[in-house]
Formats: sequence, structure tokens, C-alpha cells
Amino acid sequence: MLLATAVTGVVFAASVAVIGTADAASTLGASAAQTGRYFGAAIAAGKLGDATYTGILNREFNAVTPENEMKWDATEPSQGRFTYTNGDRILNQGISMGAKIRGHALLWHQQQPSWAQGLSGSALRSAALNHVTQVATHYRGKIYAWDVVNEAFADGGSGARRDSNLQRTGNDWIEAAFRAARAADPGAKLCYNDYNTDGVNAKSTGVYNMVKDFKSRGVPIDCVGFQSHLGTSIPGDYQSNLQRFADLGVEVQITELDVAQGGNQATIYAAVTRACMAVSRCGGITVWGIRDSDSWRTGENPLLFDASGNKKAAYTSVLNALNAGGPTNPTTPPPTTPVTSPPTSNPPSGACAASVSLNSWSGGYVATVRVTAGSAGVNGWTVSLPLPSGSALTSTWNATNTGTTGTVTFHNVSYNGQIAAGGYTEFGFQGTGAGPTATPGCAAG
Ligand code: G2I
Repeated sequence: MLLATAVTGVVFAASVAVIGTADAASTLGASAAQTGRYFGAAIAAGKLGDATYTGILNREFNAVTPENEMKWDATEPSQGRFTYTNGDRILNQGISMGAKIRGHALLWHQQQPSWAQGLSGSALRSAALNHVTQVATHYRGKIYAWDVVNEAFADGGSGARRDSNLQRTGNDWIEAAFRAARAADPGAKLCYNDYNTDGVNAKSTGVYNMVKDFKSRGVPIDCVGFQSHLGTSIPGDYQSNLQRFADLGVEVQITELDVAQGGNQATIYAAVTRACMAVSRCGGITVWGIRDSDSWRTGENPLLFDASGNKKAAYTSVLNALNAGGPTNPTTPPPTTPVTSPPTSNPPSGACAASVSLNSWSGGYVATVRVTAGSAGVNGWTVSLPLPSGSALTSTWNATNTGTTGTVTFHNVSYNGQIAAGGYTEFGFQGTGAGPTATPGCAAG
């Protein structure tokens, strides 16, 4: 049986001339790596002291996702105050393993801090984009792929967006988030992630249409995550659904795999793995926890290791499917747009100076403005900046703006008006058309 599988793999590899080696590896990560893929797990900072847990983690996986630690409620518990302690624990665990780190999740209607739940309209839009910018900047250069937006589509047959406070800020909130994420970390792949999109259905088609639209308009999206929280069956068109997204030019990833324990668990795990292996643009698979006892699906025993850390039948079926090989993942890095950093001049005492960094694309830009205090520090500041003709400001974070075209002025918000002598703060805005090229004026007070 094993021999027959190996022979089939060789014939297949030879016929398509992109080779996934059929040499057997003995761990999930090493086996996935043979075809340029990763095999990851969602992990919890609170469990990193558990030797059985970290033993399996270090041995088996070459990617990690924070189960909760990089979510909005964890990273910005009060507005403008960012806490990265637990997120950094996950990051450092991943770095110590040489693993890819999937960031999860910048914007989601769940697990929002209560202050954000209480916002709406432009205040929420600005807060959300600021959150994306700040968190993606903190982890800049370290994240393989970000779930920029999670679960924004409705269940059922509508194929429409889910109602949420974020959706009520305007249908363009998702593309604004992707643009802000690209500006903050041009090296991370930017993903849209959802559940119940694992086969061809109204919901996955809604996502498909959004991705197609984004690709046609140059909105920066690199990948789509299929959570794959599965019950006792797998959609018959699971692989063809992955393929139709891949054909749009995005990487596809299985991001939160777990499967109810029942007669079919090992078979379903193998089918998911084979589907990813068969789609060259499928970058990898992440299971949502390590042992059954670590799962959010209490009592369903949906993972690859039992509560004692022993490998289950599902583990073996996944490993065999990985070792059977498949077309190699091309692992293309996302396109990056250069960020220009103009020189900052030293402002005089009691005054301030401002400089702009731009990240532009065809039809729009994100600007980051640095406000630097002179040798006396400032208590309050106003920046004025002429926008080129045809440019219009669409959102601002960490400042309030007056006007959206022509010369726009920006004033500090409550938490960033005071800047110590020689120190600086930054605010940002997004606009349509060409970005500003003039040097901004800055007035203190
Ligand atoms: O719900 C399963 C997953 C669906 N897709 C997005 C994922 O981010 C989501 O993960 C789960 C975590 O596995 C749970 O651990 O998201 C839940 C929140 O919606 C997480 O549960 C929360 C509990 O609700 C909190 O009470 C608890 O404080 O976990 C927190 C940390 O343990």
C-alpha cells in the first residue's frame, strides 16, 4: 500500500515536471516543507510552559498562529495604548523554531475591545485603521501572512457582507484595512480569512467576488484563508473551491483546521491535506490547536494529538498525505511599494516640524506624518498640508482633519498633543489620487 502510493507519486511528479519529493519525512513541518509548504498550529501563550505541549510544537510544526494574542482586544485594550506582551511571546516562540508566523487577526467583529464596540462611523473607521497601522508596524518584517480582515461575510445564501459596526462605517472598510496593512508592513502577505467558505457556496462566492474585484482594482490582497472547522464530512468541491481562488492569483491557505472526531476524522484530515497538496498555490495548513484538550471545540476531540500528546490516526493520515507530495508551492513574496522617508529637519525651540512618508498605488496612497518637537517640546500641534489637485482625503487616524481637498489641516487628538523636547509622534491618513509632495507646515499649541 505504501509502495503503491510512492509509485503513484513518482509517476505524477514526472508527468507535470514540478516535483514534490516523495521521500518520507517524519514530522508534519518537515514533510510539508518538501513541497515549499508549511504545517502550522494555533498556539496559546499561556501554554508555552507546558513541556508536553512545547515538545510537540517544537518537533512537529514550522508555522504558528496566535490563537488570541494578536487580536484587537489583546493588543489595544484601551484606545491608543498597545500591549504586545503575549503577542510577542508567540512571535518569539515562532522565531525560536524558525517557523513562519501567521498574524491573526487585525480586524474582526468579535473580540473587539469594549471601547471600540462603543464607536461608530468615522471615529471607528479611524480607530480601526490606526489599529491596523500600529499592530502591523509593531510586527513589521516578522509576519509571514496577516489575517487583515476576519469573517466579514454573512452566513446563509445572500453572499453579502455581514452586518457589523465595521461594515456600517462603509463597504470600503476592508480595502482601506488592506491598504493600511500594506503600507505598514510591505513584506507580509495580506489575507482575508473566513469560515463556511470551504466549498463552493453563496458565502465563498461572495468572498470570491470581493477578491476578484480587489485584484482588478489593485487593492493589495495576497491570500485567502479557509478556516476549515469541519464536522463529519468535507464538501466534495473542497479542492476545486481552493483552485478557483488560486486562479485569481492569490495564495490559498488552510488556516484553522479541526475536524469532529468520528468514524471519518482521519479520512477528512487526509482529504483536506491532499487538496492543499494538489493546488500549487496552497501555501500550507494550520490546525487550530495541538492536543484535543487544547481545542476550543470542547468534547469534540478534533485535533491530531490526544490529551496525553499521543499521535492519533488523523496524524498519520495527514503525514502520509504530505509525504505523497504534489506540485511545489511557488512561495511568491507579495509585491512591495517603496516607502519614501524624507529627511527630518530639527525644529526650533518651542516649535515643531513635520515630514511625510508615502506609500502610493495607482489611484491612492497612505501617508504617515511625523511631527517632531523642538528643544522646548510642544503641547498641542497643527499640521497643514496641501494635497495635489484631484487628491481627496478619505480617512485619518491619530489626528483630526479640517477639509479633505486642497490644503488640509490636521490637529492632534487627546493622547498625542504633548511631545517631549526632541521627541515625535505620528499620525496617518489615506487618500485617493496622488499623494502630497509638499513639505507640511507645523504650528505648536
Ligand atoms: O471560534 C473559533 C475560531 C473561529 N475563527 C477565528 C478564531 O479567532 C476563532 O478562535 C477562537 C479561539 O480559539 C478561542 O480561544 O476565538 C474565540 C473567541 O471568539 C476564543 O475564545 C476566547 C473566549 O471566548 C474567551 O472567553 C477567552 O477569554 O478565548 C479567550 C482566551 O482564552
